[in-house]
Amino acid sequence: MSTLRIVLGDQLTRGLSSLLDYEAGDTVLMMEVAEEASYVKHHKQKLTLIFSAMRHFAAELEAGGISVDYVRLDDPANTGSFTTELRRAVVRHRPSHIVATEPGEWRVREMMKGWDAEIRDDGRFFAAPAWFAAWASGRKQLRMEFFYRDMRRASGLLMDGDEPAGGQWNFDHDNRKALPRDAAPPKRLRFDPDPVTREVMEMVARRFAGHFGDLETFGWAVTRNDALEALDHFISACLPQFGDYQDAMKQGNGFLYHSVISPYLNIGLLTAREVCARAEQAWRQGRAPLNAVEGFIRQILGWREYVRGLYWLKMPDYAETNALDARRPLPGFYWTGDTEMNCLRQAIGETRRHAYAHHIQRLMVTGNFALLAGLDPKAVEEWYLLVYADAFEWVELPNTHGMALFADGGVMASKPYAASGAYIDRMSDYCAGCAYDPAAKLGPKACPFNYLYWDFLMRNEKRLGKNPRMAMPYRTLARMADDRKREIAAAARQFLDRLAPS
Ligand code: FAD
Ligand code: DLZ
Ligand code: SF4
Repeated sequence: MSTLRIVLGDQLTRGLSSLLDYEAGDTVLMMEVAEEASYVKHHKQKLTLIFSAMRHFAAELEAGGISVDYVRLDDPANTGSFTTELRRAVVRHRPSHIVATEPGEWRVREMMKGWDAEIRDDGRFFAAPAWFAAWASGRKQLRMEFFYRDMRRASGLLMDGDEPAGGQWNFDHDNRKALPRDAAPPKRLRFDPDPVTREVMEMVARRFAGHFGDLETFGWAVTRNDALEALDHFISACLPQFGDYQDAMKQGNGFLYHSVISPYLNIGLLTAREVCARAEQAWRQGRAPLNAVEGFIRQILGWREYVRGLYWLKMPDYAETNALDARRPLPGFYWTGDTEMNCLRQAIGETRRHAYAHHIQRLMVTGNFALLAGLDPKAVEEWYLLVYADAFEWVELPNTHGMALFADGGVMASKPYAASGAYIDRMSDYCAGCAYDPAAKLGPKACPFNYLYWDFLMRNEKRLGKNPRMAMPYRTLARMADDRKREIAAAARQFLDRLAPS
């Protein structure tokens, strides 16, 4: 009697449900497979992170006396997919039982239906999909804020008895400040590639040369110990300012006071519970203010759990909607950053260099442009899924399809996150270095976000005009002279027609 225990590349956690009852004689199966590496052309740093972290995790398991059968990508016998590799492993080990933990993506769950395996819940999340489904049942609207309050109550995080710590659930009115000119955000920890990572980098450079992104700048943690060091650094050096400057953007510093731990959470090097507990402890010990700690915990206990719940509740139909009938192909500059629009150039350039951009760059720069320009959701989603080191469909899809593109028609967000150049100018220093002027509404110097914004409202008036949260901009539009509207529409058409598709 022996059990074959499967661990996927985003399941690198010692407490994983498929590992819990490991006994001598069992084998852990880990597989590097071509299908996962190329179903989209993942950023080279994302591939390196996953393969190197998998190899380190396997070595840690073995050092702890656990037997691991590790299939490398460059093994000539590797057949290239989870299902065919599992078949080969069954021949090697003749297990009496196969155990896996539920995967993070619909695509892989469908694949697992063909396996003769016990599929266990993924206990690394606060809310199981069934818990979320029960929460969602009977509700007309699935608003994150109400879900988050129930998660606070259920988890006990930032609670004083039955009351939220500090007497409020949400301290956002204290947050979202513009960054002062003299602010000096701390330098990020960078982890020099060790021999294991260097070997993976060589393999990735060789086999995936055509994939997006720079590889030389790789500095991600690939072990739990290093990920814990990155977390420590965030808690002590950045968390106190996290809330205040959460929405700020600065040229030359994409990290600001963000934690930059999403890849570690998503592949399992850190757990959501320990990260939230560490943040709460920092507040209780007087090392970080409540507005920062509440804001940070809300991102993980609230948003992260909420998008996962929504994903499993709504898939597979969720991915197929296109509520704003957006059809334009992705412009080529999403791959190169080669555009006169400085905010986009910076956000895409950092994405190439670091496989990272923070939330407001993703939502209000690249996402806002995609929304206003009416880019095809499928093309935009593929872009987000492959360019970020933290991108897995369960978290990428609701954020892109729902939050950024409003392609779900309002399941996730009560209104589209559409903004003109004034927002980007207020929250960043990008406009000072731009060929365009954020104050100009029309003419050759006009910031394209300005006319694209009004053109978006005009194009979508039938779909959005009755949304009470859009009442103010639509009132302004109603007061606009018809000539002005025609000029805006013409400027938008001219700009959009010039975009070269990828
Ligand atoms: P911080 O700002 O320090 O936040 C702390 C943690 O909160 C993050 O590490 C993350 O785990 C969690 N978090 C914050 N916001 C969100 C959110 N909206 N949804 C889920 N978790 C959140 N996040 C991913 O992990 N993977 C993705 O593929 C992804 N795609 C996105 C696509 C778009 C269009 C948008 C608008 C957002 C996306 N996000 C995604 C959410 C968010 O942008 C990233 O989690 C965040 O930028 C990661 O950086 P950080 O670790 O420094 O986060
Ligand atoms: C993203 C990814 C990549 C690139 N490669 C592998 C791999 O070779 N082996 C593996 O086990 N997992 C990999 N992953 C992560 C899987 O795609 C991940 O488990 C699913 O995206 C989530 O269901
Ligand atoms: Fe972006 Fe417009 Fe500012 Fe240029 S002027 S950086 S395009 S918001």
